[in-house]
Amino acid sequence: HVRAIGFNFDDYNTYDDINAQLQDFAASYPDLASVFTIGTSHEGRAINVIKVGSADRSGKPAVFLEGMIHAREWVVGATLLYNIKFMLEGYGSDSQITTLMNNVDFYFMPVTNPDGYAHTQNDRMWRKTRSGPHGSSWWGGQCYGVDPNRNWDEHFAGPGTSSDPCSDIYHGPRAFSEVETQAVSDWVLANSQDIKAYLGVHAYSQMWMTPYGWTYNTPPDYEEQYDLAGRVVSAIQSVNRKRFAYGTIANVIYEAAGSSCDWAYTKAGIKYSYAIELRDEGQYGFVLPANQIRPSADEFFAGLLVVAEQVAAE
Ligand code: ING
Ligand code: ZN
Repeated sequence: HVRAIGFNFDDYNTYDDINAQLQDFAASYPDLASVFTIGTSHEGRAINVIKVGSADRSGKPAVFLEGMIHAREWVVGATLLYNIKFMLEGYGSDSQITTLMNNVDFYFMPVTNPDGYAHTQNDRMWRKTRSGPHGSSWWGGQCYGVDPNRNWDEHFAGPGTSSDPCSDIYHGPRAFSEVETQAVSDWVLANSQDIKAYLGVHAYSQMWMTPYGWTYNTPPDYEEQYDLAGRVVSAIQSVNRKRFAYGTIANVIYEAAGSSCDWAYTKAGIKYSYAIELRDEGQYGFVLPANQIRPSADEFFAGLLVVAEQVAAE
């Protein structure tokens, strides 16, 4: 079973400890899990993905989970690590999980922005990558980092983005200027035949959002996207009575162009692309107490199973 020395699922862990735990999952469940590196961050850290699913079939439909593209959203990584554990421990003991893992592959990328996450050990509210400097501020300091969720090649530099390098929503000098977004988009495009759902996981506000972020208009597949989101949020609510708002990104939270969600839908052709905001509703915000990791993981897992059932049925 799963037993990395020093890894506590009910606490926040360092980037190195998360990677060690991913390797431990693969070592403990060689028939169900494998870890691979899809790219290298600006500062040289590996961007790792763990593939979870029964290995005796290929060409299965897949769900891709992008976590912690924003550095300070710590509950996202912790929630995804727990969800990997639930999948692996459920295989062979829970019939729904077993059937799903026989028919669907899950690609978990718990830390998309490892440099930013490492930086939050000293600067807890950091959001962006660590590239740059891209310019200097009014007080003369250098400004680092690009918002990796405004850096995708889909309505790049459009509404809800900033050209100010010091802004937290700085879109960057050009689309895919960041090695992290370039690596993820390359990998997703190379596997877009299989990927049937793209879940970009953030915190906080408790939302399950569909495209688009760049416009208030709804996309061509909105009816199906909205219907699945509605079933997801009722499954989530049944776990811990937490309500998640749903609808388009622009309508539910705010306009935001150049996001992975809009890109995955429009450019990679993944119909079930969602942007999710986990707990809470603002009481603790990004600094969510560790005792809420487990309930967050439980409710997110209920939602993930609904998405996986839909993908398996299509
Ligand atoms: N929220 C997201 C952000 O990037 C979002 C909301 C998600 C916008 C997906 C566009 C697409 O601003 C947080 N908390 O980061
Ligand atoms: Zn975010």
